Amino acid sequence: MSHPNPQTMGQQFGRRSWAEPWKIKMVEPLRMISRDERARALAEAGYNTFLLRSDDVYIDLLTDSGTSAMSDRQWAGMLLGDEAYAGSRNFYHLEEALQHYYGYRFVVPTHQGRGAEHLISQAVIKRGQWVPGNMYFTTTRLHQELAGGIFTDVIIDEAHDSTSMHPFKGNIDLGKLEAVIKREGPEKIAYVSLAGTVNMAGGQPVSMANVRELRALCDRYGVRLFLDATRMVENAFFIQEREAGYANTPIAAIVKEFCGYTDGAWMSAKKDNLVNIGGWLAVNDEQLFEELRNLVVVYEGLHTYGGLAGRDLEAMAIGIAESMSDDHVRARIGQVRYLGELLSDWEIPIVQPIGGHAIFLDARRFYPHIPQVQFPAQTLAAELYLDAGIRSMERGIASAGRDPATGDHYYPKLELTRLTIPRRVYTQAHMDVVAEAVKAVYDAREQTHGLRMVYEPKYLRFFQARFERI
Ligand code: P61
Repeated sequence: MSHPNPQTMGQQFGRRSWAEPWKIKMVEPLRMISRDERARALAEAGYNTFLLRSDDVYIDLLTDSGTSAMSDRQWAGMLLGDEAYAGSRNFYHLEEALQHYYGYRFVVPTHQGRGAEHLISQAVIKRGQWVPGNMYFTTTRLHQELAGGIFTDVIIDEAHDSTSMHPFKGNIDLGKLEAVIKREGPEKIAYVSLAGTVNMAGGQPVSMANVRELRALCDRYGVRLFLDATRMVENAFFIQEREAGYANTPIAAIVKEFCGYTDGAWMSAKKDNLVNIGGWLAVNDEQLFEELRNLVVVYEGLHTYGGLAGRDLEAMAIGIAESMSDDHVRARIGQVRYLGELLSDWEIPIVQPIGGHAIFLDARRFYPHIPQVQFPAQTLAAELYLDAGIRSMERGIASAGRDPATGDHYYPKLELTRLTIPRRVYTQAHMDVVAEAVKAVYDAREQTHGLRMVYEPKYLRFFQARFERI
């Protein structure tokens, strides 16, 4: 049998290949159940991938949150957990790592990102104030709304267009932001909520130029600027790759400069920071820190553990340092890009440019015959599971939820299905399997019908909603 000219990944892109800067020392077996079993599991889960049992999943691309592989150093650090109720030495390691790498003065640990979002929203937002942001994130916006804030999207228009090749689709449109500030008055703006990278836009970055100008604008009006730093390390990679003057700047230095333009940050350490659980808040203003440190004991735990064990704090401190390695970030984003480039070469509609943590399939273009109210992205997630046991996540109308003012669905322009790549977990062969499954589902697209929602929870409905086939 003859072979048609096989090529390595590097050769496909006209360069020498490079590989992950680690090798595997412990493995977790995977199992693929039969198609009939998958059909049963999917119906039992109400066509919602959040309701599947992970034992029934073959390749799990639901999220990159808490699903990364920790290093041998991090696991060793777990054994050094100081489980004192107060003043655990691991807290001080975390504090040092955060001050060193992110540059903020004061640190409050939380159990995960939304714990931090809750505290900052309660501490900073006064009822009726506006919170302009670069697109929304589900938990971020909900905590802002629960604190009485009114979220408004001020991201550049290109972010809502899955085909726009703008290199920094996470940027804030300064004109839109200034119009909101002028319309409402600066005292009615709680803060500007900036995320680097923007998850719901497809993992799209914010440029250094944008945050610099944003800082100047906020200073002009006396408005605070807080950063969702959940995937800021990945954002730094795109600045290094795309922004003039940063090609030779290490990731760590880019992160620090960027954070330096903001007044503080909250974090889901389950992403960039390479831990299975954890989060933090960090600010420069001492008075705000006092307030946060006071609130954390009500909702999370003492201010030196924030709902985490000492061992978790240690793993986070080590994970922060590892996450800043240029080789690590290149391999991580390189893997996402490998999958995305296969799919775009096959003309499967995905969000462009390829972002940092996931490939976002454009369900509108995938299933043009399924109207948005029949949940095309949810349908696509269900079909991918059925075809190959691959679990993805809806990021469209179900995730967007309802407008609290009108009660109607939000109708987001982007109707996406996210294939999220955990860090340091899957190999290139897994990516090939995923790509072929997406292709198979794409080839069967015309025979696919949408879904109807038959159960809708009140908060963050997408997590527990149930659907039926139409
Ligand atoms: C995710 F379906 N993200 O992407 P926590 N900010 C940002 C996040 O991406 C984020 C949080 C804050 C998740 C988990 C998740 O609608 C969903 O540690 C940019 O998860 O509390 C989390 O951090 C919150 C999945 C969250 C969702 C909400 O998969």
